[in-house]
Amino acid sequence: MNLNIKNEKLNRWIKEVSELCQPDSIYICNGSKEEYNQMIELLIKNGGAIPLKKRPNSYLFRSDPSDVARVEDRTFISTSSKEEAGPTNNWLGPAELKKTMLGLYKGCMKGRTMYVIPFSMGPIGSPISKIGIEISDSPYVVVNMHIMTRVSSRVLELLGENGEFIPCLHSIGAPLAHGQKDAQWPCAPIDKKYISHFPEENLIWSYGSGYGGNALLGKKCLALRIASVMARREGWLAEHMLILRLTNPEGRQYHIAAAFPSACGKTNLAMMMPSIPGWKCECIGDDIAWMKIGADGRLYSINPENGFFGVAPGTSYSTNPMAMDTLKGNVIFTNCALTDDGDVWWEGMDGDEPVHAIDWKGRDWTPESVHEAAHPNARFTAPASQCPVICKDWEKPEGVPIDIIIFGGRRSEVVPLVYEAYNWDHGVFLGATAASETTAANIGAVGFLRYDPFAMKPFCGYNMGDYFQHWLDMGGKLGNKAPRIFYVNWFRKNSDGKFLWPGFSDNSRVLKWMCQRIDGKAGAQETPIGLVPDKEGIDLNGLDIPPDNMRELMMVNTDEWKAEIPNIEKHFSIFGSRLPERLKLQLKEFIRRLG
Ligand code: SAT
Ligand code: MN
Repeated sequence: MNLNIKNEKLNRWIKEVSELCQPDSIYICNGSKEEYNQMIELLIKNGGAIPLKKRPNSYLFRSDPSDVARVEDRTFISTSSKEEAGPTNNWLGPAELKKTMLGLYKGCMKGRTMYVIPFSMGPIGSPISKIGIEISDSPYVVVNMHIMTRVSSRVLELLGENGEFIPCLHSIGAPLAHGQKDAQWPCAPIDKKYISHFPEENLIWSYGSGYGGNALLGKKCLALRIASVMARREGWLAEHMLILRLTNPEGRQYHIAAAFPSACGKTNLAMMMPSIPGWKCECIGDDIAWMKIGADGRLYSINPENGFFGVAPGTSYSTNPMAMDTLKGNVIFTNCALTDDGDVWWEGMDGDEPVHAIDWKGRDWTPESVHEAAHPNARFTAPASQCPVICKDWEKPEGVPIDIIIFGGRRSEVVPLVYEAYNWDHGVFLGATAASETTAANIGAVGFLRYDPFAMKPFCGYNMGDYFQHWLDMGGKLGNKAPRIFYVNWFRKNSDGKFLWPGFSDNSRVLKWMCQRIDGKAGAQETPIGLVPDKEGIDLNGLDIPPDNMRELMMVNTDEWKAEIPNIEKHFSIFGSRLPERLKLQLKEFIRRLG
Protein backbone atom coordinates (compact mmCIF):
# COMPACT_ATOMS: atom_id res chain seq x y z
CA MET A 1 0.00 0.00 0.00
CA ASN A 2 1.66 3.24 -1.11
CA LEU A 3 -0.54 6.19 -0.27
CA ASN A 4 2.18 8.74 -0.78
CA ILE A 5 1.77 10.10 2.74
CA LYS A 6 4.95 11.24 4.48
CA ASN A 7 3.63 11.24 8.04
CA GLU A 8 4.62 7.98 9.68
CA LYS A 9 2.04 8.10 12.45
CA LEU A 10 -0.67 8.65 9.85
CA ASN A 11 0.57 5.83 7.64
CA ARG A 12 0.60 3.47 10.58
CA TRP A 13 -2.89 4.52 11.65
CA ILE A 14 -4.36 4.13 8.16
CA LYS A 15 -2.81 0.65 7.91
CA GLU A 16 -4.13 -0.33 11.34
CA VAL A 17 -7.65 0.92 10.62
CA SER A 18 -7.83 -0.66 7.19
CA GLU A 19 -6.74 -4.03 8.61
CA LEU A 20 -9.37 -3.70 11.31
CA CYS A 21 -12.28 -2.38 9.25
CA GLN A 22 -11.44 -4.23 6.01
CA PRO A 23 -12.73 -1.75 3.42
CA ASP A 24 -12.74 -2.70 -0.27
CA SER A 25 -10.62 0.34 -1.10
CA ILE A 26 -8.97 3.40 0.41
CA TYR A 27 -9.27 6.94 -0.90
CA ILE A 28 -7.24 9.90 0.36
CA CYS A 29 -9.28 13.11 0.06
CA ASN A 30 -7.74 16.29 -1.32
CA GLY A 31 -10.61 18.69 -0.72
CA SER A 32 -10.95 19.78 -4.36
CA LYS A 33 -14.15 20.82 -6.14
CA GLU A 34 -13.73 17.87 -8.51
CA GLU A 35 -13.61 15.52 -5.57
CA TYR A 36 -16.78 17.06 -4.12
CA ASN A 37 -18.56 16.67 -7.45
CA GLN A 38 -17.42 13.06 -7.88
CA MET A 39 -18.64 12.24 -4.40
CA ILE A 40 -21.98 13.87 -5.11
CA GLU A 41 -22.30 11.86 -8.36
CA LEU A 42 -21.73 8.72 -6.34
CA LEU A 43 -24.29 9.82 -3.77
CA ILE A 44 -26.87 10.54 -6.47
CA LYS A 45 -26.31 7.05 -7.88
CA ASN A 46 -26.17 5.10 -4.61
CA GLY A 47 -26.63 7.34 -1.63
CA GLY A 48 -30.03 8.92 -1.96
CA ALA A 49 -28.85 12.45 -2.88
CA ILE A 50 -31.67 14.32 -4.63
CA PRO A 51 -30.50 17.23 -6.83
CA LEU A 52 -32.69 20.30 -6.30
CA LYS A 53 -33.90 21.92 -9.49
CA LYS A 54 -34.42 25.25 -7.76
CA ARG A 55 -31.01 25.60 -6.12
CA PRO A 56 -27.79 25.19 -8.07
CA ASN A 57 -25.39 22.53 -6.84
CA SER A 58 -27.67 21.67 -3.91
CA TYR A 59 -28.89 18.29 -2.73
CA LEU A 60 -31.40 16.80 -0.35
CA PHE A 61 -30.72 13.72 1.78
CA ARG A 62 -33.13 11.74 3.94
CA SER A 63 -31.64 9.97 6.91
CA ASP A 64 -32.87 6.82 8.54
CA PRO A 65 -35.67 7.72 11.01
CA SER A 66 -33.54 6.28 13.82
CA ASP A 67 -30.60 8.54 12.94
CA VAL A 68 -31.83 12.14 13.05
CA ALA A 69 -29.85 13.92 15.79
CA ARG A 70 -26.97 13.72 18.22
CA VAL A 71 -27.18 10.81 20.66
CA GLU A 72 -26.15 12.12 24.08
CA ASP A 73 -26.99 8.82 25.78
CA ARG A 74 -24.52 7.05 23.48
CA THR A 75 -21.77 9.69 23.81
CA PHE A 76 -18.84 8.74 26.05
CA ILE A 77 -15.89 10.47 27.64
CA SER A 78 -13.47 7.64 28.26
CA THR A 79 -10.82 8.64 30.78
CA SER A 80 -8.86 6.35 33.09
CA SER A 81 -10.98 7.45 36.03
CA LYS A 82 -14.72 8.15 36.04
CA GLU A 83 -14.07 11.17 38.22
CA GLU A 84 -12.12 12.83 35.40
CA ALA A 85 -15.10 12.61 33.01
CA GLY A 86 -17.30 14.01 35.76
CA PRO A 87 -21.00 13.73 36.59
CA THR A 88 -22.33 15.32 33.39
CA ASN A 89 -20.72 12.81 31.01
CA ASN A 90 -21.32 9.14 30.27
CA TRP A 91 -18.22 7.24 31.21
CA LEU A 92 -16.77 3.87 30.30
CA GLY A 93 -13.15 2.92 30.97
CA PRO A 94 -10.89 2.96 27.89
CA ALA A 95 -10.08 -0.77 28.03
CA GLU A 96 -13.72 -1.87 28.19
CA LEU A 97 -14.95 0.67 25.63
CA LYS A 98 -12.14 -0.06 23.20
CA LYS A 99 -12.76 -3.79 23.47
CA THR A 100 -16.45 -3.33 22.62
CA MET A 101 -15.76 -0.91 19.82
CA LEU A 102 -12.93 -2.96 18.31
CA GLY A 103 -15.45 -5.80 18.10
CA LEU A 104 -17.84 -3.53 16.22
CA TYR A 105 -15.17 -2.03 13.96
CA LYS A 106 -13.96 -5.48 12.90
CA GLY A 107 -14.88 -5.80 9.23
CA CYS A 108 -17.33 -2.90 9.50
CA MET A 109 -16.25 -1.29 6.20
CA LYS A 110 -16.56 -4.44 4.09
CA GLY A 111 -18.02 -3.61 0.70
CA ARG A 112 -17.27 0.09 1.20
CA THR A 113 -14.56 2.65 0.51
CA MET A 114 -12.57 4.03 3.41
CA TYR A 115 -12.10 7.78 3.00
CA VAL A 116 -9.18 9.51 4.68
CA ILE A 117 -10.15 13.16 5.22
CA PRO A 118 -7.35 15.56 6.21
CA PHE A 119 -8.91 18.69 7.71
CA SER A 120 -8.03 21.80 9.64
CA MET A 121 -10.18 23.41 12.32
CA GLY A 122 -9.31 27.06 11.86
CA PRO A 123 -7.47 28.49 8.84
CA ILE A 124 -4.86 26.07 7.47
CA GLY A 125 -1.47 26.87 8.94
CA SER A 126 -2.71 29.33 11.56
CA PRO A 127 -1.00 28.85 14.93
CA ILE A 128 -4.39 28.60 16.63
CA SER A 129 -5.68 25.85 14.28
CA LYS A 130 -5.75 22.11 14.95
CA ILE A 131 -5.34 19.35 12.40
CA GLY A 132 -7.60 16.34 12.38
CA ILE A 133 -7.74 13.31 10.13
CA GLU A 134 -11.15 11.70 9.87
CA ILE A 135 -11.36 8.19 8.51
CA SER A 136 -14.92 7.48 7.44
CA ASP A 137 -16.81 5.03 5.25
CA SER A 138 -19.50 7.60 4.44
CA PRO A 139 -19.28 9.75 1.28
CA TYR A 140 -22.04 11.91 2.83
CA VAL A 141 -19.60 12.68 5.64
CA VAL A 142 -16.91 13.57 3.07
CA VAL A 143 -19.06 16.19 1.32
CA ASN A 144 -20.28 17.65 4.61
CA MET A 145 -16.71 17.84 5.95
CA HIS A 146 -15.74 19.68 2.75
CA ILE A 147 -18.17 22.42 3.74
CA MET A 148 -17.85 22.39 7.52
CA THR A 149 -14.05 22.21 7.79
CA ARG A 150 -11.04 23.00 5.62
CA VAL A 151 -10.35 19.71 3.84
CA SER A 152 -7.18 19.91 1.77
CA SER A 153 -4.05 18.04 0.71
CA ARG A 154 -2.23 21.09 2.05
CA VAL A 155 -3.08 19.76 5.51
CA LEU A 156 -1.01 16.64 4.75
CA GLU A 157 1.86 18.80 3.49
CA LEU A 158 1.69 20.81 6.68
CA LEU A 159 1.80 17.62 8.75
CA GLY A 160 5.07 16.66 7.12
CA GLU A 161 6.83 13.63 8.55
CA ASN A 162 6.28 14.24 12.24
CA GLY A 163 3.38 16.67 12.60
CA GLU A 164 0.65 15.98 15.18
CA PHE A 165 -2.99 15.37 14.28
CA ILE A 166 -6.14 14.25 16.06
CA PRO A 167 -7.26 10.85 14.74
CA CYS A 168 -11.04 10.72 14.25
CA LEU A 169 -12.31 7.29 13.30
CA HIS A 170 -15.85 7.05 11.98
CA SER A 171 -17.92 4.22 10.59
CA ILE A 172 -21.62 4.13 9.87
CA GLY A 173 -21.46 0.52 11.09
CA ALA A 174 -23.13 -1.14 8.11
CA PRO A 175 -20.83 -3.50 6.21
CA LEU A 176 -22.08 -4.76 2.87
CA ALA A 177 -21.99 -8.42 1.95
CA HIS A 178 -21.01 -9.26 -1.62
CA GLY A 179 -23.85 -8.21 -3.92
CA GLN A 180 -25.97 -6.82 -1.05
CA LYS A 181 -28.01 -3.74 -1.97
CA ASP A 182 -27.13 -0.73 0.15
CA ALA A 183 -29.70 1.07 2.29
CA GLN A 184 -30.52 4.67 1.41
CA TRP A 185 -29.06 5.78 4.77
CA PRO A 186 -27.05 2.92 6.20
CA CYS A 187 -26.40 3.07 9.95
CA ALA A 188 -26.34 0.84 13.03
CA PRO A 189 -29.17 0.41 15.57
CA ILE A 190 -29.22 2.81 18.51
CA ASP A 191 -27.70 0.38 21.05
CA LYS A 192 -24.72 -0.16 18.74
CA LYS A 193 -24.04 3.56 18.29
CA TYR A 194 -21.01 4.91 20.16
CA ILE A 195 -19.65 8.46 20.02
CA SER A 196 -16.47 8.01 22.04
CA HIS A 197 -13.72 10.34 23.14
CA PHE A 198 -10.38 9.41 24.66
CA PRO A 199 -9.14 12.84 25.78
CA GLU A 200 -5.95 11.43 27.35
CA GLU A 201 -4.82 10.38 23.86
CA ASN A 202 -6.64 13.07 21.81
CA LEU A 203 -8.56 10.32 20.07
CA ILE A 204 -12.12 10.08 18.72
CA TRP A 205 -13.98 6.87 17.80
CA SER A 206 -17.48 7.12 16.41
CA TYR A 207 -19.58 4.17 15.29
CA GLY A 208 -23.05 3.58 13.95
CA SER A 209 -24.44 7.03 13.07
CA GLY A 210 -24.10 9.15 9.94
CA TYR A 211 -25.83 12.25 11.31
CA GLY A 212 -24.44 15.70 12.21
CA GLY A 213 -22.25 15.94 15.26
CA ASN A 214 -22.18 12.14 15.58
CA ALA A 215 -20.36 11.81 12.27
CA LEU A 216 -18.81 15.14 11.27
CA LEU A 217 -16.13 14.67 13.87
CA GLY A 218 -14.40 18.05 13.49
CA LYS A 219 -17.39 19.77 15.07
CA LYS A 220 -18.61 18.71 18.52
CA CYS A 221 -16.14 15.83 19.02
CA LEU A 222 -12.92 17.65 18.12
CA ALA A 223 -13.65 21.38 18.32
CA LEU A 224 -15.56 21.09 21.61
CA ARG A 225 -15.05 17.85 23.56
CA ILE A 226 -11.38 17.21 22.78
CA ALA A 227 -10.54 20.91 22.36
CA SER A 228 -12.07 21.76 25.76
CA VAL A 229 -9.58 19.39 27.38
CA MET A 230 -6.67 20.86 25.40
CA ALA A 231 -7.90 24.35 26.24
CA ARG A 232 -7.86 23.65 29.94
CA ARG A 233 -4.39 22.15 29.70
CA GLU A 234 -3.07 25.07 27.66
CA GLY A 235 -4.98 27.95 29.28
CA TRP A 236 -7.61 28.93 26.71
CA LEU A 237 -11.34 28.30 26.12
CA ALA A 238 -13.19 26.07 23.60
CA GLU A 239 -16.82 27.08 23.78
CA HIS A 240 -20.26 26.39 22.28
CA MET A 241 -20.66 30.01 21.20
CA LEU A 242 -21.54 32.11 18.20
CA ILE A 243 -19.31 35.11 17.48
CA LEU A 244 -20.55 38.37 15.99
CA ARG A 245 -19.37 41.91 15.38
CA LEU A 246 -21.79 44.72 16.10
CA THR A 247 -21.02 48.22 14.80
CA ASN A 248 -22.85 51.25 16.18
CA PRO A 249 -23.84 54.30 14.08
CA GLU A 250 -20.59 56.05 15.08
CA GLY A 251 -18.57 53.12 13.73
CA ARG A 252 -17.48 51.68 17.08
CA GLN A 253 -17.15 47.90 16.92
CA TYR A 254 -18.14 45.44 19.63
CA HIS A 255 -17.44 41.72 19.49
CA ILE A 256 -19.88 39.39 21.18
CA ALA A 257 -19.64 35.67 21.95
CA ALA A 258 -22.87 33.98 23.00
CA ALA A 259 -23.53 30.48 24.36
CA PHE A 260 -26.97 28.95 23.89
CA PRO A 261 -27.82 25.25 23.73
CA SER A 262 -28.34 23.57 20.34
CA ALA A 263 -31.41 24.79 18.43
CA CYS A 264 -31.90 27.92 20.60
CA GLY A 265 -31.15 30.48 17.89
CA LYS A 266 -27.36 30.87 17.74
CA THR A 267 -27.40 30.93 13.94
CA ASN A 268 -30.22 33.49 13.92
CA LEU A 269 -28.44 35.82 16.33
CA ALA A 270 -25.07 35.40 14.59
CA MET A 271 -26.38 36.82 11.29
CA MET A 272 -29.10 39.10 12.59
CA MET A 273 -30.16 42.28 10.72
CA PRO A 274 -30.57 44.89 13.49
CA SER A 275 -33.96 46.59 13.50
CA ILE A 276 -32.46 49.72 15.07
CA PRO A 277 -31.25 52.27 12.50
CA GLY A 278 -27.52 52.65 11.92
CA TRP A 279 -26.44 49.46 13.68
CA LYS A 280 -24.73 46.72 11.71
CA CYS A 281 -24.17 43.06 12.58
CA GLU A 282 -21.59 40.79 10.93
CA CYS A 283 -21.21 37.08 11.46
CA ILE A 284 -17.94 35.46 12.49
CA GLY A 285 -19.26 32.08 13.59
CA ASP A 286 -22.54 30.44 14.58
CA ASP A 287 -21.61 27.52 16.83
CA ILE A 288 -18.06 27.28 18.18
CA ALA A 289 -15.57 29.80 19.57
CA TRP A 290 -11.94 29.16 20.47
CA MET A 291 -10.77 31.97 22.71
CA LYS A 292 -7.23 32.80 23.80
CA ILE A 293 -5.68 35.66 25.71
CA GLY A 294 -3.80 37.94 23.30
CA ALA A 295 -0.57 39.87 23.80
CA ASP A 296 -2.58 42.87 25.00
CA GLY A 297 -4.25 40.77 27.70
CA ARG A 298 -7.68 40.73 26.06
CA LEU A 299 -9.66 37.64 25.08
CA TYR A 300 -9.49 36.93 21.32
CA SER A 301 -11.79 34.52 19.54
CA ILE A 302 -11.73 32.55 16.30
CA ASN A 303 -14.37 30.38 14.67
CA PRO A 304 -12.69 27.04 13.95
CA GLU A 305 -15.38 26.01 11.48
CA ASN A 306 -15.78 26.68 7.76
CA GLY A 307 -19.54 26.35 7.36
CA PHE A 308 -22.91 26.35 9.08
CA PHE A 309 -24.78 23.20 10.09
CA GLY A 310 -27.98 25.01 10.95
CA VAL A 311 -31.50 24.03 11.95
CA ALA A 312 -33.76 24.49 8.91
CA PRO A 313 -37.30 24.59 10.39
CA GLY A 314 -38.19 28.12 11.47
CA THR A 315 -35.58 29.70 9.18
CA SER A 316 -37.19 32.28 6.88
CA TYR A 317 -36.72 35.74 5.41
CA SER A 318 -38.42 37.19 8.48
CA THR A 319 -36.45 35.23 11.08
CA ASN A 320 -33.05 35.01 9.37
CA PRO A 321 -32.82 36.63 5.92
CA MET A 322 -29.04 36.32 5.78
CA ALA A 323 -29.24 32.56 6.33
CA MET A 324 -31.85 32.33 3.57
CA ASP A 325 -29.49 34.15 1.21
CA THR A 326 -26.65 31.86 2.29
CA LEU A 327 -28.76 28.89 1.22
CA LYS A 328 -29.32 29.87 -2.41
CA GLY A 329 -26.83 27.34 -3.78
CA ASN A 330 -24.03 24.87 -2.92
CA VAL A 331 -25.96 23.54 0.06
CA ILE A 332 -26.60 20.09 1.48
CA PHE A 333 -30.03 19.72 3.06
CA THR A 334 -30.85 16.82 5.34
CA ASN A 335 -34.35 15.75 6.35
CA CYS A 336 -36.15 18.73 4.79
CA ALA A 337 -39.29 18.22 2.69
CA LEU A 338 -39.14 18.14 -1.13
CA THR A 339 -41.61 20.25 -3.12
CA ASP A 340 -43.14 19.17 -6.42
CA ASP A 341 -41.13 21.79 -8.30
CA GLY A 342 -37.84 20.50 -6.97
CA ASP A 343 -37.07 22.71 -3.99
CA VAL A 344 -36.75 22.10 -0.27
CA TRP A 345 -39.39 23.21 2.22
CA TRP A 346 -39.72 23.25 5.97
CA GLU A 347 -42.15 24.42 8.60
CA GLY A 348 -41.85 28.17 9.14
CA MET A 349 -40.48 28.98 5.68
CA ASP A 350 -41.82 32.13 3.98
CA GLY A 351 -44.95 32.05 1.83
CA ASP A 352 -47.76 29.57 1.67
CA GLU A 353 -47.34 25.94 2.60
CA PRO A 354 -47.00 23.77 -0.50
CA VAL A 355 -50.23 21.99 -1.40
CA HIS A 356 -48.21 18.82 -1.76
CA ALA A 357 -44.69 17.75 -0.88
CA ILE A 358 -42.66 14.66 -0.04
CA ASP A 359 -41.87 14.63 3.67
CA TRP A 360 -38.52 13.79 5.24
CA LYS A 361 -39.47 10.14 5.39
CA GLY A 362 -40.23 10.09 1.65
CA ARG A 363 -44.02 9.99 2.08
CA ASP A 364 -46.65 12.18 0.45
CA TRP A 365 -47.39 15.22 2.55
CA THR A 366 -50.19 17.82 2.40
CA PRO A 367 -51.12 20.58 4.85
CA GLU A 368 -53.69 18.16 6.27
CA SER A 369 -51.00 15.63 7.23
CA VAL A 370 -50.63 15.07 10.94
CA HIS A 371 -46.84 14.77 10.74
CA GLU A 372 -44.34 17.54 10.06
CA ALA A 373 -43.03 17.75 6.50
CA ALA A 374 -39.47 18.43 7.68
CA HIS A 375 -37.96 16.77 10.74
CA PRO A 376 -37.68 19.35 13.59
CA ASN A 377 -33.89 18.78 13.51
CA ALA A 378 -33.63 19.01 9.70
CA ARG A 379 -30.40 20.77 8.82
CA PHE A 380 -28.61 22.73 6.13
CA THR A 381 -24.88 22.51 5.55
CA ALA A 382 -23.68 25.71 3.88
CA PRO A 383 -20.31 27.41 3.32
CA ALA A 384 -19.77 30.32 5.76
CA SER A 385 -18.19 32.33 2.95
CA GLN A 386 -21.61 32.50 1.23
CA CYS A 387 -23.19 34.43 4.08
CA PRO A 388 -23.81 38.00 2.86
CA VAL A 389 -22.89 39.39 6.29
CA ILE A 390 -19.83 37.24 6.93
CA CYS A 391 -17.31 39.54 8.61
CA LYS A 392 -14.25 40.37 6.51
CA ASP A 393 -12.11 39.40 9.50
CA TRP A 394 -13.77 36.02 10.12
CA GLU A 395 -10.63 34.11 9.14
CA LYS A 396 -8.14 36.41 10.83
CA PRO A 397 -5.72 34.01 12.54
CA GLU A 398 -5.48 36.13 15.70
CA GLY A 399 -9.27 36.34 16.03
CA VAL A 400 -11.36 39.26 17.25
CA PRO A 401 -11.27 40.82 20.74
CA ILE A 402 -14.36 39.84 22.73
CA ASP A 403 -16.13 42.66 24.63
CA ILE A 404 -19.26 40.81 25.71
CA ILE A 405 -20.08 37.24 26.67
CA ILE A 406 -23.71 36.14 26.75
CA PHE A 407 -25.26 33.05 28.31
CA GLY A 408 -28.83 31.98 27.86
CA GLY A 409 -31.36 29.35 27.08
CA ARG A 410 -34.98 28.68 26.40
CA ARG A 411 -37.07 29.51 29.47
CA SER A 412 -40.79 30.11 29.06
CA GLU A 413 -40.94 31.35 32.66
CA VAL A 414 -38.99 33.07 35.46
CA VAL A 415 -35.97 34.43 33.55
CA PRO A 416 -36.16 38.04 32.29
CA LEU A 417 -35.16 39.22 28.82
CA VAL A 418 -31.72 40.39 29.91
CA TYR A 419 -29.55 41.04 32.95
CA GLU A 420 -25.92 41.73 33.59
CA ALA A 421 -23.59 39.92 35.95
CA TYR A 422 -22.14 41.95 38.82
CA ASN A 423 -18.63 40.73 38.04
CA TRP A 424 -16.72 37.84 36.42
CA ASP A 425 -17.37 35.32 39.20
CA HIS A 426 -21.05 36.16 39.17
CA GLY A 427 -20.99 35.73 35.37
CA VAL A 428 -19.43 32.29 35.79
CA PHE A 429 -22.22 31.51 38.27
CA LEU A 430 -24.78 32.52 35.62
CA GLY A 431 -23.07 30.26 33.06
CA ALA A 432 -22.85 27.41 35.55
CA THR A 433 -26.55 27.64 36.42
CA ALA A 434 -27.85 28.14 32.86
CA ALA A 435 -30.92 26.02 32.27
CA SER A 436 -32.88 25.44 29.11
CA GLU A 437 -35.86 23.53 27.77
CA THR A 438 -34.57 20.64 25.63
CA THR A 439 -34.81 20.66 21.82
CA ALA A 440 -34.83 18.20 18.91
CA ALA A 441 -31.05 18.56 18.44
CA ASN A 442 -30.63 15.53 20.70
CA ILE A 443 -32.57 12.26 20.51
CA GLY A 444 -34.82 12.34 23.58
CA ALA A 445 -37.75 14.18 25.10
CA VAL A 446 -38.21 17.77 23.93
CA GLY A 447 -39.29 20.68 26.12
CA PHE A 448 -38.24 19.61 29.60
CA LEU A 449 -36.04 21.89 31.67
CA ARG A 450 -32.47 20.84 32.35
CA TYR A 451 -29.32 22.53 33.57
CA ASP A 452 -27.02 23.03 30.65
CA PRO A 453 -24.03 24.91 32.09
CA PHE A 454 -22.44 27.24 29.54
CA ALA A 455 -24.52 25.34 26.89
CA MET A 456 -21.69 22.80 27.24
CA LYS A 457 -23.41 19.91 29.03
CA PRO A 458 -23.20 17.65 25.97
CA PHE A 459 -19.82 19.02 24.86
CA CYS A 460 -17.45 19.39 27.82
CA GLY A 461 -14.75 16.71 27.55
CA TYR A 462 -13.83 16.64 31.26
CA ASN A 463 -15.22 17.10 34.76
CA MET A 464 -17.49 20.10 34.59
CA GLY A 465 -16.59 21.12 38.14
CA ASP A 466 -13.02 21.60 36.89
CA TYR A 467 -14.39 23.40 33.84
CA PHE A 468 -16.09 25.93 36.17
CA GLN A 469 -12.77 26.40 37.96
CA HIS A 470 -11.02 26.90 34.61
CA TRP A 471 -13.45 29.71 33.79
CA LEU A 472 -12.82 31.30 37.19
CA ASP A 473 -9.06 31.05 36.61
CA MET A 474 -9.38 32.65 33.17
CA GLY A 475 -11.14 35.57 34.86
CA GLY A 476 -8.16 35.92 37.17
CA LYS A 477 -5.80 36.09 34.19
CA LEU A 478 -7.97 38.55 32.28
CA GLY A 479 -8.44 40.88 35.26
CA ASN A 480 -9.95 44.21 34.24
CA LYS A 481 -9.60 43.26 30.54
CA ALA A 482 -12.22 40.53 30.94
CA PRO A 483 -15.36 40.75 28.77
CA ARG A 484 -18.55 41.75 30.59
CA ILE A 485 -21.03 38.92 31.09
CA PHE A 486 -24.79 39.03 30.44
CA TYR A 487 -27.67 36.54 30.53
CA VAL A 488 -30.57 36.62 28.06
CA ASN A 489 -33.85 34.81 27.54
CA TRP A 490 -35.68 35.54 24.29
CA PHE A 491 -38.28 32.88 25.06
CA ARG A 492 -40.34 34.11 28.03
CA LYS A 493 -44.08 33.53 27.49
CA ASN A 494 -47.24 35.10 28.87
CA SER A 495 -50.00 33.16 30.60
CA ASP A 496 -51.55 32.36 27.18
CA GLY A 497 -48.34 30.66 26.10
CA LYS A 498 -47.41 33.45 23.66
CA PHE A 499 -43.87 34.77 23.36
CA LEU A 500 -43.54 38.18 25.02
CA TRP A 501 -40.56 39.35 22.98
CA PRO A 502 -40.48 39.49 19.15
CA GLY A 503 -36.86 38.27 19.04
CA PHE A 504 -34.73 37.96 15.89
CA SER A 505 -33.83 41.42 14.48
CA ASP A 506 -35.23 43.07 17.61
CA ASN A 507 -32.66 41.28 19.72
CA SER A 508 -30.36 44.05 18.47
CA ARG A 509 -32.14 46.29 20.98
CA VAL A 510 -30.90 44.11 23.81
CA LEU A 511 -27.37 43.98 22.36
CA LYS A 512 -27.40 47.78 22.08
CA TRP A 513 -28.11 48.05 25.80
CA MET A 514 -25.13 45.78 26.50
CA CYS A 515 -22.84 47.93 24.32
CA GLN A 516 -24.04 51.05 26.10
CA ARG A 517 -23.36 49.41 29.43
CA ILE A 518 -19.78 48.77 28.32
CA ASP A 519 -19.44 52.42 27.35
CA GLY A 520 -21.01 53.60 30.61
CA LYS A 521 -23.92 55.12 28.71
CA ALA A 522 -26.82 53.04 30.06
CA GLY A 523 -28.05 52.71 33.58
CA ALA A 524 -29.12 49.54 35.33
CA GLN A 525 -31.03 48.55 38.40
CA GLU A 526 -29.66 46.20 40.99
CA THR A 527 -31.82 43.13 41.57
CA PRO A 528 -31.07 39.88 43.39
CA ILE A 529 -30.27 38.12 40.08
CA GLY A 530 -28.11 40.87 38.57
CA LEU A 531 -28.33 44.24 36.85
CA VAL A 532 -31.46 44.76 34.76
CA PRO A 533 -32.04 47.66 32.34
CA ASP A 534 -33.59 50.87 33.64
CA LYS A 535 -37.10 51.60 32.50
CA GLU A 536 -35.82 53.53 29.47
CA GLY A 537 -32.80 51.26 29.07
CA ILE A 538 -33.86 49.21 26.09
CA ASP A 539 -34.38 51.19 22.88
CA LEU A 540 -37.98 50.41 21.88
CA ASN A 541 -38.21 53.05 19.14
CA GLY A 542 -40.27 51.81 16.24
CA LEU A 543 -41.29 48.65 18.08
CA ASP A 544 -44.95 48.14 18.77
CA ILE A 545 -44.85 46.25 22.04
CA PRO A 546 -47.49 46.60 24.77
CA PRO A 547 -46.06 48.11 27.99
CA ASP A 548 -47.52 45.14 29.87
CA ASN A 549 -45.37 42.82 27.81
CA MET A 550 -42.25 44.78 28.69
CA ARG A 551 -43.16 44.72 32.36
CA GLU A 552 -43.67 40.96 32.26
CA LEU A 553 -40.50 40.44 30.24
CA MET A 554 -38.30 42.32 32.67
CA MET A 555 -39.98 41.08 35.84
CA VAL A 556 -37.76 39.55 38.51
CA ASN A 557 -40.10 37.63 40.78
CA THR A 558 -38.23 36.90 44.01
CA ASP A 559 -40.53 34.02 44.96
CA GLU A 560 -40.02 32.31 41.62
CA TRP A 561 -36.25 32.68 41.99
CA LYS A 562 -36.36 31.39 45.56
CA ALA A 563 -38.10 28.32 44.18
CA GLU A 564 -35.11 27.80 41.85
CA ILE A 565 -32.64 27.62 44.75
CA PRO A 566 -33.24 23.95 45.72
CA ASN A 567 -32.80 23.01 42.04
CA ILE A 568 -29.54 24.96 41.80
CA GLU A 569 -28.35 23.35 45.04
CA LYS A 570 -29.18 19.91 43.67
CA HIS A 571 -27.49 20.73 40.36
CA PHE A 572 -24.36 21.93 42.18
CA SER A 573 -24.35 18.95 44.55
CA ILE A 574 -23.49 16.51 41.74
CA PHE A 575 -20.03 18.09 41.45
CA GLY A 576 -19.15 17.25 45.06
CA SER A 577 -15.67 18.40 46.04
CA ARG A 578 -14.99 19.60 42.48
CA LEU A 579 -17.45 22.47 42.84
CA PRO A 580 -15.28 25.59 43.16
CA GLU A 581 -15.46 27.47 46.45
CA ARG A 582 -16.00 30.69 44.53
CA LEU A 583 -19.23 29.29 43.05
CA LYS A 584 -20.43 28.19 46.49
CA LEU A 585 -19.83 31.74 47.60
CA GLN A 586 -21.78 33.07 44.61
CA LEU A 587 -24.73 30.85 45.52
CA LYS A 588 -24.58 32.04 49.12
CA GLU A 589 -24.58 35.66 48.03
CA PHE A 590 -27.45 35.02 45.64
CA ILE A 591 -29.53 33.50 48.44
CA ARG A 592 -28.66 36.47 50.65
CA ARG A 593 -29.75 38.95 47.95
CA LEU A 594 -33.05 37.10 47.53
CA GLY A 595 -33.66 37.72 51.25
O1 SAT B 1 -24.25 18.40 17.07
S1 SAT B 1 -24.83 18.80 15.79
O2 SAT B 1 -23.73 19.23 14.93
O3 SAT B 1 -25.56 17.69 15.21
C1 SAT B 1 -25.88 20.11 16.00
C2 SAT B 1 -26.03 20.60 17.38
O4 SAT B 1 -26.55 19.89 18.22
O5 SAT B 1 -25.65 21.75 17.67
MN1 MN C 1 -24.24 23.57 18.42
